[in-house]
Amino acid sequence: MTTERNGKILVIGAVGQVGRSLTRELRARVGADRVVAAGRATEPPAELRAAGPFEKLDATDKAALDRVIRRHAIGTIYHLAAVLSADGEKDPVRAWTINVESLRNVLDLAVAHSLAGVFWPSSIAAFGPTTPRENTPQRTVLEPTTLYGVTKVLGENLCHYYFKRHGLDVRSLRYPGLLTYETYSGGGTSDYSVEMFIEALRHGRYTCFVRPDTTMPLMYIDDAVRATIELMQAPAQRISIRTSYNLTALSFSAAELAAEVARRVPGFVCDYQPNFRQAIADSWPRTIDDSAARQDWGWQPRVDLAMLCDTMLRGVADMAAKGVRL
Ligand code: AKB
Repeated sequence: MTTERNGKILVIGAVGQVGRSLTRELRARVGADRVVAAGRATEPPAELRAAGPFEKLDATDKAALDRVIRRHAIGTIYHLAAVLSADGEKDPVRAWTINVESLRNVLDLAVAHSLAGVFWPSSIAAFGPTTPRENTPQRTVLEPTTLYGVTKVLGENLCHYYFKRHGLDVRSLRYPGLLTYETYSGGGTSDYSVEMFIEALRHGRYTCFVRPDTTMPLMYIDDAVRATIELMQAPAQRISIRTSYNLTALSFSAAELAAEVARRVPGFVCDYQPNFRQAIADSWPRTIDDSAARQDWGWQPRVDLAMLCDTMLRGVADMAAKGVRL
């Protein structure tokens, strides 16, 4: 699927963690007027609104989504709106509605309008404690312990079903924990990695909500955005996985990250007070086998741990200087 040639692009969840960077990158590649940013926020960041079309949209409202697809002659949808793992445990009904109903609407309307394609992200949260935690295979046990994870397993199978049943070109990645300094939702389990940078610069100290040995796959946002676009640009015959591709870049522990931060922020101290998110983190893989993504469409991560730390610290400092509260 070449996103450039198939009508306009709709990014649902454009105000969120991935959506913001993805929208900017897609606009840079195909032209700002060809990428419609959509989100539930009444006050989207000025940059999103100023740079191209913006629609206030709740994708659980099928009629509203239908209107946006027609109004902008949408050809491809990137559907990123989701309630993450920690927030999903606090409000499972909301997580179900946003994560499942909106995906179903997107897939149904994509078929009805014969769209060129859909991207939808799964997550390492699709895995659970019965999954091998080291070098987690592409095809393995999927018995998650969070409702978020359950919606990801369901979503993966829904995508697979719409591909098989309707021939819809829907593609997906199992994102690891993602780090960016631009948006901070606070609703996930991998968030300690982002919070550590923010608190290091703000207070020189961070109380981490997982144990120091907690290790999970993590990735800087630029790699995640590039992976998403590369997957969507790959020729259809190269896509052998229609549930969701394993994807990884880095795996490091909370203590390793704290040591990297301390090397850059003199005097930084991290202490540890695990909360309910520890059990979620413990149920996720430590390392991932993403060889299918590498073989099928040439996935290669670029950002290593040192680059990630330097970029995050520079970015968080820039945001603070601009008066943006993360
Ligand atoms: C979360 O922590 O819930 C997310 C994820 C790994 O999907 N960042």
